Amino acid sequence: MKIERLILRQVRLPLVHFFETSFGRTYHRDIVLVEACGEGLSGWGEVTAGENPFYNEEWTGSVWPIVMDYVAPRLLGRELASAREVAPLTAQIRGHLMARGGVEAAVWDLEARQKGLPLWQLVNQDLPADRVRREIPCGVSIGIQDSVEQLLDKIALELAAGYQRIKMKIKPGWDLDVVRRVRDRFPAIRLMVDANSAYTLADADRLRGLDEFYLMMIEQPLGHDEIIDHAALAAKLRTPVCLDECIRSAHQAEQAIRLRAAAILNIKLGRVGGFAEARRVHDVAQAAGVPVWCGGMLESGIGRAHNVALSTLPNFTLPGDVSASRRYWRRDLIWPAIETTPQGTIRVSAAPGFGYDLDHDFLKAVTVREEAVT
Ligand code: OSB
Ligand code: MG
Repeated sequence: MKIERLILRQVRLPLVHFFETSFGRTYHRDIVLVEACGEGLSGWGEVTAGENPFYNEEWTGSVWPIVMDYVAPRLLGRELASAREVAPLTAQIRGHLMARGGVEAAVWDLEARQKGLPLWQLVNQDLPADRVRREIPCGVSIGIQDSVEQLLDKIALELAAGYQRIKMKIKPGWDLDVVRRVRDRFPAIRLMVDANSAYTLADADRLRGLDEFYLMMIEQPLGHDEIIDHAALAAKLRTPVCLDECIRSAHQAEQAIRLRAAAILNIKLGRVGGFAEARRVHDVAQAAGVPVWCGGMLESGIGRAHNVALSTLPNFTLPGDVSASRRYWRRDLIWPAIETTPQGTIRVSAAPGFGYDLDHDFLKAVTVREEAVT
């Protein structure tokens, strides 16, 4: 497999509803898409960096130069035995895992298309077919709202749509009182919270207050690189701790598990640099008996479809933040849009690659920047 050409496109897509986390509110997404071309076929990837360097250090503006100046020259024209070779070829680049992961995912998609396989089959190719999930359990991530009433209404709507668990964002000032009202209204649902690093170990007593709400887990309460503090916090809580931002590699996953900093892991393709490392994180967790689920970064249909493929691996036993296109987009970049069943699941597509068609007209209409390199 040879990558003959890489095309970067930046698209601007308005969100159906703003999304607010402890680090800020977003009304639209500025997403960089990667098209990897070789032997007459194209593979597609999505870079999951946000509009600002607030979730991690990457943002839409850092992605373009990293891919053009550092990733592309290391890949173009090279003969690759498989997409697994992409990550080692870009390993000299420190950080920028989302930029590198977006390109890596495009090459996985290209490899799947060249082999005529759905991407989820390529991702699982070394595993017994009867262990491969063809229908993934789905949850939703609900941002901070303008009022608790609005949050309760949104939760009711998502439950009616069938979603299997609700994740709500918290931050200081939008935490215990809000979770209490959600629990009062929905005593039996599978509920979890995500703080996106909004607390410190000094808040341990406050966070212990969440224990009475029998949450499935608390996601990333402390600093983005604070595995040791998470271990100290986890020892004080009954609520299981799940790590998101802290885990950028299988090695860090192994360390976090060894220190008991996390009982559950969120795996995001971009955050760990692509499918190969995501698989290693999955395997490390599975070997330790730690369940994983697939996180989301408000992806367009392309990244969303990649998340569906990843979620078919056997240790993705918990509902992820992989939900229907319509929750985010009036019109998606892919056709058909990704939909959930009334049971709150997504069925994998049997089509080659990531499994959906691109809506090329719409893609053209929302593209604000485009550049090809050979
Ligand atoms: O922490 O999981 C997160 C969105 C942007 C940045 C970080 C996170 C999120 C989400 C949204 O929770 C998940 C989704 O795509 O539905
Ligand atoms: Mg998170």
